[in-house]
Amino acid sequence: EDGYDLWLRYQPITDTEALETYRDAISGVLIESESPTLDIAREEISRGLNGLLGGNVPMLSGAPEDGALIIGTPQGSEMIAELDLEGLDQINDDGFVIHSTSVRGEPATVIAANTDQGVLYGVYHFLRLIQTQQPIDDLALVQSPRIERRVLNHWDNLDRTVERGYAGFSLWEWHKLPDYLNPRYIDYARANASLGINGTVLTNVNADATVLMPRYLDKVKALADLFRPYGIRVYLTARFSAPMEIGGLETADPLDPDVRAWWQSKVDEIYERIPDFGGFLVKANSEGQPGPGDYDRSHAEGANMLADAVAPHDGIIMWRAFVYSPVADDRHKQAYDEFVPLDGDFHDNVLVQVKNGPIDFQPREPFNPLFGAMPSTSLMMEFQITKEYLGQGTHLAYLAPLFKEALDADTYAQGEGSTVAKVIDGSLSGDTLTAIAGVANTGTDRNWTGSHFNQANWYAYGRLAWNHDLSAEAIADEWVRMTYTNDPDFVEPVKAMMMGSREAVVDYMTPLGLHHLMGESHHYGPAPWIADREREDWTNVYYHRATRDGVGFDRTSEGTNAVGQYAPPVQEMFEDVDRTPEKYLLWFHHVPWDHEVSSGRTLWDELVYRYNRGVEYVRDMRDTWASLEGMIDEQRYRDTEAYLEIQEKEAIWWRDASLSYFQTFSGQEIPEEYELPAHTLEYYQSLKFPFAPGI
Ligand code: BDP
Repeated sequence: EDGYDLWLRYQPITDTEALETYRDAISGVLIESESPTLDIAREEISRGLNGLLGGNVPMLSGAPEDGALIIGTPQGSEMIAELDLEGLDQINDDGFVIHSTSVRGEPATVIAANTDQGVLYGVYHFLRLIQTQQPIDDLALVQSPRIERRVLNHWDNLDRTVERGYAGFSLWEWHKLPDYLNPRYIDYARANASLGINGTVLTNVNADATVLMPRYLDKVKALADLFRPYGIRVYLTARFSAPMEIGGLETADPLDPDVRAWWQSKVDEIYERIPDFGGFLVKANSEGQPGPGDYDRSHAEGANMLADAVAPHDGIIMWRAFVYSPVADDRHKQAYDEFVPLDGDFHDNVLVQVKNGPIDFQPREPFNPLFGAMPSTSLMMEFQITKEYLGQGTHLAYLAPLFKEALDADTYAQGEGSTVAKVIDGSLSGDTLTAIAGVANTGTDRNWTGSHFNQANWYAYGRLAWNHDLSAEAIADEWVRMTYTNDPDFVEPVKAMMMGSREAVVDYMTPLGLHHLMGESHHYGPAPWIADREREDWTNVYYHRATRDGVGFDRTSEGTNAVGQYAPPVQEMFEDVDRTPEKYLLWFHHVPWDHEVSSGRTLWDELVYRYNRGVEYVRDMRDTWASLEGMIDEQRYRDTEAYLEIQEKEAIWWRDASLSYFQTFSGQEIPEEYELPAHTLEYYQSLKFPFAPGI
């Protein structure tokens, strides 16, 4: 057990009673027609059931028998067509229904959809029910995803390094493609399809135009052909200056007719190879990337030029809003200031891709004020699954609570209940083009994601992309059962440990709304002292603003007025130090060290308390894990045991370095009930990590 099988382990059910019940309920599988996608469904259901039920589950043909599992679409199966199943008219192309019913007089279970793709999703869902030991004798399930494009963003470079990747090298073996197809590509596709992920952007947002050259497009085509029957479309990142770099033009001005013609023919070239190519993801005029701003053109003019090129092929453009120019007084405000005036200017096949928070994937951020502020533009969400700022490869931090916090945040854009989720699923403004992206955490590590628990974040992202109403806890429950065991003595403590794990990271890294205190460039470890860089917003002192008087960033109307970007009820809450939720206190306010917080402690004492609480949580996780020894396989047990030990050391390091540093401003002691830092501030400041991964 090395983790390679992810949540698709299909180990035999050990509870004999449950096993008998499932065996009785499923006597065989009947799939009447064939297609590349249905063949995958057939293979997966047979692999899954044979594994779980520990034996031969026959593939049936002809008449149904008692206990048949009948799978297909009304178009492909007469038996299913006859049933006139409830719910089929309510679901979209990716949806499915699962009914316990009777077919030609025999009790049967039916997994049906309007498309083969929906059937495949239904099959994975049915397997999940058994994997998590749910009853299957009285099913009446009707499901459709709420968001149309559920995409992974790979920050993978063509040399196979992965920006912010902590799980080895890129999965894409560019040098061997298109001739050699690593079998791992199939398992990648299976994992994604099992969650409903239906798109993959193969290349880094910091893009290289080389991937658009014919030789590389042949490689991309090979992957696209492989992923297609799993319902996964391929997308690429477009480097805005590609017409100059590989096209020999002198400009990349989006209004220049030669530039437009170049993109049009490049796009045609792609679609000739990949008729269902998804489109482009673009990072423009951000962190040194080229873009329309280089020619005094707006983001809309840049995006629309590409959108027009892909439109005849039904392609889309995902244009990122992650911009922050060095001249702005507050990085928090930058994306909003640049993008809101463009609301309504983007063509219909453009989505603006917005990070969950206004800065950059911090352990905690308030929701990005762009959500709700561009009612005439399709906005999509960008989450980071890879944990650049949350302990990277090793720390156990379950991200579903972070994702949920962002999705459930109320923008009040159209009154109470205007959640971020409703902005991105289109229900708030009636958008028809909807999407969500997660920056992937996958790589060549045998367990795919660097640590076993990082798999849970890929899983959680996919499940929420399908249905953002699922709770973080329900998703953790599924994942633990599928990945480890259904034994409640394991499931319950592990779930509990996961549920508080992200909050623990917040506590030991960035409590009370602090943010962006990580080591320079690599973002590994604490470095709140970083100052004097070429850009102020690339320093850390810019974000915490600690002085003898207090700490925190005044973003109220007295400060940078970033609060003014939120709808009035939210704005009023963040404006008022007493009404601002404490988790965002120092995000929006510069607060005196002796300010009393809700616990009755002073700000300084509360910081000390929270940094310690984070460390204690990690210690508790270690204890919990130790108590579970022997309940799962040795190898995965040991891996996590060792990683938790690393996490404890690093949590202590974060706490001690941060408190030693902030103490130079607060001038106050660490109350005596707490551990004191093991080293001096100078020691922490002297640590260097030139080979930290992921840059
Ligand atoms: C930051 C990362 C950087 C990315 C950038 C982005 O540090 O590696 O290129 O975001 O999203 O989080 O473009």
